[in-house]
Amino acid sequence: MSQSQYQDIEFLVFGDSNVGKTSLLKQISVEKFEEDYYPTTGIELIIKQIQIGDEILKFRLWEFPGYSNFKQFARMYYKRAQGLILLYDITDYQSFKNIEIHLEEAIQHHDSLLNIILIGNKVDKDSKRQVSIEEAMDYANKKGIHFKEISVKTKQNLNLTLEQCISDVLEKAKIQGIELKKSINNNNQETESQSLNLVNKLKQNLQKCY
Ligand SMILES: Nc1nc2c(ncn2[C@@H]2O[C@H](COP(=O)(O)OP(=O)(O)OP(=O)(O)O)[C@@H](O)[C@H]2O)c(=O)[nH]1
Ligand SMILES: [Mg+2]
Repeated sequence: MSQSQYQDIEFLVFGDSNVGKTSLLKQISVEKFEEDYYPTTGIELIIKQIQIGDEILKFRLWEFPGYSNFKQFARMYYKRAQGLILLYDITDYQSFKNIEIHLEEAIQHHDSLLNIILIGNKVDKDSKRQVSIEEAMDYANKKGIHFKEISVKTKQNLNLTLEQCISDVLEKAKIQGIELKKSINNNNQETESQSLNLVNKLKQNLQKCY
């Protein structure tokens, strides 16, 4: 049995309902996309091994629902993340307007994020677009954050965007002398059940909070 050490990278995904957060997690973890919509009622976590250059990383991606009771508790967990994805739906202007609320929430309670990226999802539905690239880019520039458009459905621009997010965190951590957490795997295989167990444990804790 070989023992490997992985650098841990954690990202949060914030955004309105229906923008594609769960779909993003699913596409990254099991490369599947579902047309049906099932609102997320708890937190979701995926863990994926990702290779960037010579380095193998353990990438964790968290989805937290937007409602406030839940968020107060979730803050304890999301403080350990290094990156934030602010996801909106390019065919839903309100989801773009509400990005401000999600960004405020994040920076108010987590001031050491190394990478924040604004991502417009569903570019495969360009004919129904309500948010122009220019407006989103302007907003991102004003806030000093990155900006990309993707389609979780067709995977357009998805892997590249993800790799850039992770590389950016690695680079900034290096420059700022921040040591990222490392974890050891005994069998080189990250299992779905590990993440599911963690999520179930968190869900039990969260239920106690209501
Ligand atoms: N056309 C298209 N549909 C998408 C895309 N991404 C997600 N969807 C659809 O959008 C709907 C909502 O997706 P979810 O991933 O469940 O959205 P969510 O942000 O997790 O929603 P909540 O859990 O309620 O906060 C589903 O019907 C998905 O199939 C995309 O890139 N293109
Ligand atoms: Mg969801």
